[in-house]
Amino acid sequence: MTALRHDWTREEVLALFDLPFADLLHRAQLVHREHFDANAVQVSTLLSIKTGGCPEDCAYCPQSARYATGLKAEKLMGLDVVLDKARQAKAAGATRFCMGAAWRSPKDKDVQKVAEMVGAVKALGLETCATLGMLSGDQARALKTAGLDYYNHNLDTAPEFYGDVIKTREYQDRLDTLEHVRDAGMKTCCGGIVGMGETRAQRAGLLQTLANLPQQPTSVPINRLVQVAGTPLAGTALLDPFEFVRTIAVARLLMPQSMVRLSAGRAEMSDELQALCFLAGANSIFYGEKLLTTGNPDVAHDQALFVRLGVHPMAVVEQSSTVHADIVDTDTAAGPTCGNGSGLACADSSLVDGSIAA
Ligand code: SAM
Ligand code: DTB
Ligand code: SF4
Repeated sequence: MTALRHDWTREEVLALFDLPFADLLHRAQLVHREHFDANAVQVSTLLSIKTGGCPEDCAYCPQSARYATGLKAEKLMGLDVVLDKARQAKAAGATRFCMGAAWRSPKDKDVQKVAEMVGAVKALGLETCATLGMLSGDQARALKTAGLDYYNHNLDTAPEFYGDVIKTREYQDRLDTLEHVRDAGMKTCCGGIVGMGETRAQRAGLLQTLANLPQQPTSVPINRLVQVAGTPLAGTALLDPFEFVRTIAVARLLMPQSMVRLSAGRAEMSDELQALCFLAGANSIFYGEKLLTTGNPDVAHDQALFVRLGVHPMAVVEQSSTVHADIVDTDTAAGPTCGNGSGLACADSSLVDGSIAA
């Protein structure tokens, strides 16, 4: 097993980025296959439980109240609506349900309401994830007690580029929230966005910072900027698709045991580009026709892509006490991992009822 390192230097990370494309992908493949079934992809569904009107100034975000993006701000969704959406996500084959809120940080009364949602979603048999902004230690513990499995809080970019993108909070604030989440015993989902005009060295800096965290995040979402008219980053030069694939491959090499999620931006990617990302070591996606406020590929399209690639949805494996609890047991990974009990590859059986079976 490739050992986890927390002492990556920028030069070492850049040297990986600089490898010939085929060599980089080959190395990423070897590491990926050491730890995972390379044909299993985990599927999460997102729901925006509190949309828009956010006081923060994140230059990429359509939900900031500071930018004229045409998005209507909404109140926190009711429990019944959230549960309906979670049931639909489960029926379509998602194994994890992630609730996102456009807050700088939640009020304690908001945390109580979200805690209720978490308990109810978990009772449906889904893994739970939330992304609510900055959390105090007490808030993180309250969510953990309610049954929250994952907390998503992204570093977004390299420390030295961060101030160009967000001015209303510091990089250290993000690191502090991640510490509260870890200390509360939850798994971290933490990644960033590329295609914001950063340099390769800054992409390397994001991945270096993620890998060198005291515990590598269990899930690492790699978002490609979704350019939304009205946000300051709309009109940014598009990132070379091969550079995006390189970013995924380097994430896989630096964080061999983490789930690397091909996140925002898939709707604008070709099937071939997504396939290259899976080859580079991505093994998780957001599934469902909407991310938080922007589009995602149609469910039918994703199902067809899974079949065309011979990819099957990854089962929720038994939770263990390790940080990287969602690692597939490599002894059983070669067989069906979706737990449908049919003995068939999950991608075949899953489409019988028109869903990706989990
Ligand atoms: N408000 C909370 C926060 O910022 O932590 C939670 C929600 S926020 C929308 C979650 C993440 O979505 C951000 O950290 C960012 O990485 C990602 N995101 C937001 N807008 C995006 C965009 N236009 N393109 C790609 N990723 C985006
Ligand atoms: C993450 O890293 N990406 C997701 C999730 N975590 C919450 C959000 C992507 C948002 C894309 C823009 C939108 O739909 O509003
Ligand atoms: Fe608010 Fe989160 Fe969007 Fe930043 S990324 S503006 S904190 S919703």
